[in-house]
Amino acid sequence: MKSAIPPGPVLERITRRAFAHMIAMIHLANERPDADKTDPKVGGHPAACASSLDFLSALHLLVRRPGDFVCCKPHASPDDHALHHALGLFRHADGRWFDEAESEAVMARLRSFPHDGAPVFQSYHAEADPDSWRFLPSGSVGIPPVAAVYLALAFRYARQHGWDVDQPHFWCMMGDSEFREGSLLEVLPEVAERELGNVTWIIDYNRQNLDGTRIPNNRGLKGTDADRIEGTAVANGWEVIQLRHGSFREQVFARPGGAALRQVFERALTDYHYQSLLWKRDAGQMREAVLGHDKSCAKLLATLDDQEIVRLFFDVGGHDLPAIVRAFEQSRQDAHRPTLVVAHTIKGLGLECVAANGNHSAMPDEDEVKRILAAQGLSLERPFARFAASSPEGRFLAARGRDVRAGIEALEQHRAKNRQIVADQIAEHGGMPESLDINLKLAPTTHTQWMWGQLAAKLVRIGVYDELAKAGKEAKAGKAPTADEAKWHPLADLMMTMAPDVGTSTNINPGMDEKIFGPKHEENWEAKLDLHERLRPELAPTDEAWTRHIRFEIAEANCMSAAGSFGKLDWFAGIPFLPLMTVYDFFIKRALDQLYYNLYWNSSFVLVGTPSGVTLSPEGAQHSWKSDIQIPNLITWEPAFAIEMEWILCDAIRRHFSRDNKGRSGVLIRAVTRGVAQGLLLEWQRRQARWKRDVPAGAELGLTAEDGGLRESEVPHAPDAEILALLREHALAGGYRLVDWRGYRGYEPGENVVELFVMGALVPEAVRAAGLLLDRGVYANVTVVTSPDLLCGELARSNGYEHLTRTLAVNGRLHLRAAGKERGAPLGPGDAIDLAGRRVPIVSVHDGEIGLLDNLGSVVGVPQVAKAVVKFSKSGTPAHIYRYHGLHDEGIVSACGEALARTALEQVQLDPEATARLRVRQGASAGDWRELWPNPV
Ligand SMILES: Cc1ncc(C[n+]2csc(CCOP(=O)(O)OP(=O)(O)O)c2C)c(N)n1
Repeated sequence: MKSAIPPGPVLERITRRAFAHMIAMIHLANERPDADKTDPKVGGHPAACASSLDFLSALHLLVRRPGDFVCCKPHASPDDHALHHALGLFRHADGRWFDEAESEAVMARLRSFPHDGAPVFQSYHAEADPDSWRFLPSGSVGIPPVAAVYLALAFRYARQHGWDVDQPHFWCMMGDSEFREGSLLEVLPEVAERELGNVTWIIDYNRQNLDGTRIPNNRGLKGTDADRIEGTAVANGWEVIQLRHGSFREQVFARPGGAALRQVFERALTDYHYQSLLWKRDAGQMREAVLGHDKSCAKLLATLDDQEIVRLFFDVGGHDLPAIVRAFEQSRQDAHRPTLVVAHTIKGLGLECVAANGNHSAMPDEDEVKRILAAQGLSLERPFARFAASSPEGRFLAARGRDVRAGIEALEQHRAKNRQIVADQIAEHGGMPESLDINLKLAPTTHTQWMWGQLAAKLVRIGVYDELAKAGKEAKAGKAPTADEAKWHPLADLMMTMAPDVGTSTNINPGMDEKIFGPKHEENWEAKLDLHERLRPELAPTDEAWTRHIRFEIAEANCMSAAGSFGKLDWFAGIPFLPLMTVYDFFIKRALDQLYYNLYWNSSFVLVGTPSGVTLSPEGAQHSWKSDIQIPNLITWEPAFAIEMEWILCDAIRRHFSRDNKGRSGVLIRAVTRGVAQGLLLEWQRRQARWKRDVPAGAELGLTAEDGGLRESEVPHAPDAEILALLREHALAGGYRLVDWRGYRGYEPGENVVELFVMGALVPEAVRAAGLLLDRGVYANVTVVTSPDLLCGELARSNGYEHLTRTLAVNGRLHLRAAGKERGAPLGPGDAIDLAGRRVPIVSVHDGEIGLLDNLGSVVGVPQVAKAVVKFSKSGTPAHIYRYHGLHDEGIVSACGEALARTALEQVQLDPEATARLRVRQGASAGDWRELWPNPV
């Protein structure tokens, strides 16, 4: 697409009109008739918008191509909307473009609620905005520019792996205070190392932030912050362009003595001093400041009148349209090196609050707004009128708008085409596969992290076999995929692993070996020198099509952003990448803001948090807290047995590729490195009455000959395949019953039954506790929770906790019994005097934050005792550590005792009339449960 005209008065006039629209937009947002006196202030950031407007105008009106991505400091979003309004780039959700009246109407709905689905703008850029095309959401500063970097990488990866994608440029604008965010500094070296030349960062260097004028320490920094920024970026491999001066300044600098004057502006004046002079706007003080640094400038200054002196001070490069356009075009030249543009600007330019210390959210009053509109021939009656179609501005905007809209529509068609290609490939390979068939026979005792490694290795092998074989690397390619495995091929081709320097320790070596994606920037020295190590991956990067792993330094936040950006490629280009990121679970919290961002913009990705929890025991002193968080659109899983890991991962993959993951597109799977005897799973299933066959009517089961039931081991059970099929269904619905005494002799809900819920690595403890309880006559059913979200969290609430209460049949039924009466004896009216009411209590136990499972009791309506990690941990064996936290078998037994004892003291409250008739003494203390279950652990 061509830049239709060079920057000039037309561009300038469009920008000034956009300025008026931006101001009116913020003003109207603050003047809503439906606002209540007690409502929080609406606000907006006119001054911050003013400092960015000129370079955003250059970007939108000239430089940006339709496929280019933009992200912007959040509070400048009204600038983008105003420019998009000028260009006619608003759309309905169904893709129709707004007509002029609709476009004007929505401009009055910044920060407004979408009543009846009316289009609105969120406070900051959001996917729901009518102009969100290839715009990254913003709100939390410091994150979108990083997400953009990894989108650039995702596009590069797609291209190198043979996908047909466009080649966008990534324009990221941020504030100068924002640039102090660690996330931006953390990603800086990577952009250059990954040679992402299509990334341009623009710093709105207005020397102010929310609290006021920034006062960087020139003495300490040995220069201004702009110098520091440049030095930092250059040291990290970036090109830097300082947009310091406008054309007027450059003209003055070109005169005799101008070089010395330039030095004063560039090297002598501190930001604080310069900013104060802008605020003061006093030519005399300005002259004095310059001469205070260099008297030789006197002659040149004497040639300028006071107005010109003020103009000289205000003439920064970030407001000079031709200079901006040149800088942006230049930043696009080098295909391998990213560019950082420091745009020197003035906050509040064009407003009365210009350069004032406290202008960050200062609002122009109505008179000022009216004056600004009037300068454009507009008024508050119709503030958002556009240029007449016949005017030079109208003609330019119409042509540019048409080009951009056509470009967008073409890219959308391209996206649809890519999606169709993927769908066809999946269909050609036999549809969505269900299982990866990992052979567990050779691993009778293993852990979930091992299983993750098996699954990842298999997926990678299936994905890259063809590419490696084609390149003559059969030895590396491994076994050719079987016919069943080949079904996975189109899916495996779209998956990649990534890890912040924990790939080898989270079991994904095979997926890394010679498969690190990145520019091949030097000889593979280890190969050249014939250096190999058994079972260690070869790590030299290359951008060949068989690469599958994105390697990171210890930079969890970067990796998390990358997972989000790769997982967004379906949305942007129709290529449904599914990133699989491994991370030590404890360090997910390092990247929580990035995780939140990924979930907010509906990215689709899998995080494997491993190893996790205090189960890390020997390592667990400081690493003792799971990153338990509940954010919308995140589903958390915790498999206990290896096969659950396979079920969960395969289901997540299926949901991703069939886009059946609404509200759960972020998937966090927790794993551990503690082995579990895998036989436990089927052993206890086969004992359940539900799986027993040929049980005579009315017969009850027993474990031993002594307890009088049919000896369960002698009663045949259903085939394992049948058991596993239902188990899989239940596991994927949030949990399954592992130990289930229903149908066993002596099992009496309300008397001796407790529902025990356990998650992950603690399953053996829970099963042992159930055994100990049975010795004491207590029947503890053990339910394994695979996903708290599905069992008792938000995802369960939406269906009325169906899985928990209906499928697993955990209920809050009150079992009434007249004290002293035989079981089954009929109740008479007098029996109410000694009525005891009991429910089946719940005990939950898991290695994690207590809130994950502690609402089970209230969901079901029964008392609950929750055991979880509530203090920092120590190093030790799992047995030591579980005991330390009270999560060991006796701890669980004790919790069950407490729950039962509490339940035993439940009172039945009769209505007053009945009470009077029966002369029951109501309100007497029920007693202390400890008397019923002494010595709690
Ligand atoms: C992570 C984060 N912290 C704080 C804020 C609140 N906030 C919004 S704008 C702003 C100041 C921005 O200053 P600067 O980056 O210099 O941009 P300017 O508005 O001055 O152009 C702050 C603190 C935020 N949005 N995100």
